[in-house]
Amino acid sequence: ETNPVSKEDSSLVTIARRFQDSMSLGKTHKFWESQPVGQFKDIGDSSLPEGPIESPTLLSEVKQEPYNLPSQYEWTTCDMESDVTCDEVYNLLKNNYVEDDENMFRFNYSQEFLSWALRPPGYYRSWHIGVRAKASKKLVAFITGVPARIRVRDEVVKMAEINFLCVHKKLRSKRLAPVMIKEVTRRVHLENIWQAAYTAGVVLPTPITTCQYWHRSLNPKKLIDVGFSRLGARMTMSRTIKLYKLPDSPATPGFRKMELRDVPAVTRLLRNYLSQFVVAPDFDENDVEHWLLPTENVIDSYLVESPETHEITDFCSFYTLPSSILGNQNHSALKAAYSYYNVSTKTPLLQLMNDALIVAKQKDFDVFNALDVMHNESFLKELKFGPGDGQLHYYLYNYRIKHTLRPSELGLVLL
Ligand code: MYA
Repeated sequence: ETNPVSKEDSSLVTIARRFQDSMSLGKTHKFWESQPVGQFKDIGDSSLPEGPIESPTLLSEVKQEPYNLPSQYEWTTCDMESDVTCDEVYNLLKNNYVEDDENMFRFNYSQEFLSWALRPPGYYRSWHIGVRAKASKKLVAFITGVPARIRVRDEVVKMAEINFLCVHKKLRSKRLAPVMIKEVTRRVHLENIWQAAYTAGVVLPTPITTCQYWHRSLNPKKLIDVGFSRLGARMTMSRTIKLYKLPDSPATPGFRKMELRDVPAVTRLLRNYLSQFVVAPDFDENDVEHWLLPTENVIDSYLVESPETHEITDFCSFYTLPSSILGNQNHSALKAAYSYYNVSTKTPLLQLMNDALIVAKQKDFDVFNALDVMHNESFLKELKFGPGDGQLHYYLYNYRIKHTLRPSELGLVLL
């Protein structure tokens, strides 16, 4: 199965994955066929209306007790404000979370990152769900939701963003994941929220769009040494290093780090920009302060302040998500930056993103990753990003979209 840790594409891997993905359209999905999501059989049926698939029920009709787990396991609510719990989650994910197709890399979300990702404005502690072994109390599975307002065309819908679904490697294929998904659904319903958004590297019924990762080498020598990328045909290491060389500092006058005082201007810029996409978050100032104000080793944001008018005209951001390198003698971690939200009104997007690459390089990232969402296509090739072998499918729960979207119609980045 495929997943969203992506490395540079080697066409054989991609061909194998495309084949698997095409086969998965015919697969049966015992669990997903029982859920209010777009079904494969309904693809192309334009008689089905856009919007919620099932209506909300009365809160009193929501199941009050947790779903049953196999008898050796118990539910736990993970307090992400506790360093001890945060460490347990960190270790579960560090050892069991998403890997690339060839099991060379595994996401290694930091404790600071998890604490940021799981505690946005208005978050619910009850949506941070763990499973423990009753005997040892060891954390063996996890799933989370955080609240978000997501706009779909003209409607702003309260949703849960579901992420960090993880089952310990030794407990796989025992149908634990469906129980975890049902339990998070129940707890979301208890807050009177009936829709969700999520991404996965696997094909499930049914993606609203399928995006591709692109990678911009910042430290090509290391990327080649660890097998993330390969030396191109007719290329030497020194020519490759030269190819990816960047200036020492950003070129745009007025390019600087975002600060707290910029929150109102950045919110205006971002809201205006995101309004053009079919699906995008509906950010207010609190959201922008949480999701975009720089936090060391978690989220970096830069903007362009006009030296003359002091107007904020452009904005770019990326988050820090390292991967563990599995079984390499010389390197244990790959430092990756992921493009988040970028807005250009005056500085050309290409120049803005080149400056983002420059600051990422200054901060010692090995690679800069970006999806082909929003207007990203317009700079990927020119800034020497190469296509990855990872696909990322986007899904909505209990909300039907009539036609599959193009990645460029999507204004949403999940972590
Ligand atoms: S995506 C990241 C997912 N995590 C990983 O890839 C980490 C490594 N892998 C694992 O830990 C396990 O393999 C997981 C599956 C836990 C993924 N999303 O228990 P099983 C279906 C949704 O025997 P396991 C992320 O975090 C599969 O098709 N469903 O399998 C977003 C099958 O169902 P069906 C998935 O391998 C998560 C069933 O599970 C995924 O032991 C969004 C098999 O269960 C997947 N990534 O465990 C979750 N992978 O028979 C949905 C497999 O029908 C949220 N499956 O094909 C929905 C909205 C809920 C809230 C609604 C509120 C209103």
